Amino acid sequence: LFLLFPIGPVSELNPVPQVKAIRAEHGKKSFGPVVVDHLYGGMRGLPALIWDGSVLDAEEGIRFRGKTIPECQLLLPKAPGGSEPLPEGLFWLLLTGEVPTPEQTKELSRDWAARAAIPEFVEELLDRCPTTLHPMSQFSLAVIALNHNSSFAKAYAEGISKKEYWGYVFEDCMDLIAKLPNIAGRIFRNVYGLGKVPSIDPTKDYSWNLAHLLGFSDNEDFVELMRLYITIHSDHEGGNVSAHTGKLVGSALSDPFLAYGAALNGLAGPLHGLANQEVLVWLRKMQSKIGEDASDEAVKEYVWSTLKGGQVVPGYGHAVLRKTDPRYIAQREFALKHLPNDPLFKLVGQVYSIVPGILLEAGKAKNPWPNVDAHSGVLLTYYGLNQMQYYTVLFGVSRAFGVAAQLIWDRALGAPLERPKSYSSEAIKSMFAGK
Ligand code: FCX
Repeated sequence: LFLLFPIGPVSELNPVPQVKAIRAEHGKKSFGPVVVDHLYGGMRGLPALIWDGSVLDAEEGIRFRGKTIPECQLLLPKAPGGSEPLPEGLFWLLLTGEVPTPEQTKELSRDWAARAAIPEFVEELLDRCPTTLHPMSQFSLAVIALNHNSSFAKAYAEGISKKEYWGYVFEDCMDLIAKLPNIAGRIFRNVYGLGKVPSIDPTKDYSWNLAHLLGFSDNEDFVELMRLYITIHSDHEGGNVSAHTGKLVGSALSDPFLAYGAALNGLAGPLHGLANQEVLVWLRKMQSKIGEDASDEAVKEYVWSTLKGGQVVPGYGHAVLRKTDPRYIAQREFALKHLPNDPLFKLVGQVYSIVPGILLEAGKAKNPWPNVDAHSGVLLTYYGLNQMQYYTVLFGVSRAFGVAAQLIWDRALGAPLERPKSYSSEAIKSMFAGK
């Protein structure tokens, strides 16, 4: 089981005593007051979860096991001739806290390629979906159906001990990540009538294979984009809708396929992952309304009309971040390197120079700056992947890396069933009556 991770994440890092020590020393310490607004306000900022893979700072953005995106770009192994990090390395980092060697990364590519095939009934399930069914719904259906072969569900039914949970969850998580390209590739080809899904090449890395299944592996720059894309979309600490949903459902000891299927349903919401689709739809609408080479004034007017129509500007704002998302910056730098003169990239840049000022003037959004979703679509479009409804599927492939790593740790640490307390408005009224 642990040939691939020879140190064995649990035995070597052995966080159980560490968690015990933290709880013994700090378990009763307060994190600050809970106020009624937390309950009505989507629990924004309420400390409530442990998530070890990554931590999000409002100003600085994400760090994966303490490393920023530029640090990951520098330190993680690359493909031969490539300059973007291999997501295999990022998964290793999220899971073990260590930067892997190139050979370890390669071993992971090989292991995932060997696990990549999906059951025939899942292929048939996808083939029977109407092409009008949103790609994210198809994605979630297929991931949930993988639970048919869950090692954890089977072992649990046979009565394994709690101590053994994590090993089976590890197996399922490895299978989950490995099978996503085949699911994503099949959905893409079915929905857009692009013919048969080619085979995985076991000598290539995960991102190359994903690009290959989509039909873009001839373009090395697109493959590099996939490597960067998966890396930066993998994890964003624990409280975002997809990550938290995965953790929550996993806490009921639902297997990783059920947990991640649920996470995908959250990612499919327009305020979360679907925003990458929404950004492109919004930009295209803008172009059809004000033309392709519009003036700043015309763009401003269009942004105001969005706000006045009671809609959000997709790709802007964030529940935690208060500065430009470093994931946006990483993609902008990729664009400056590979497609500096692309008209749509220029429009994205023009919007970047205009929207924050308007959101500040409108005075509602706590963060006027762009998030990850403001940039991803334009890069995909440039390489010819212009099927906007499909964009969130790629986010879904990526986010599995972070959720899977945490699911393994949750079961290793014996994380309990999540069960926060809810209150009725009547209860709140009577609790504070006269106070
Ligand atoms: N355009 C217009 N209004 C916005 C806005 C935006 N981009 N961002 C926030 N606001 C509004 C909110 O709708 C809210 O209005 P209300 O008081 O009438 O309900 C008010 O500003 C305060 O919201 P705020 O506290 O700043 O933001 P939240 O934490 O509630 O929500 C999201 C954060 C991300 C949901 C919000 O900024 C938004 O809707 N952005 C557009 C959609 C988007 O890009 N989502 C992707 C986010 C992310 F990167 C991801 O998960 O993929």
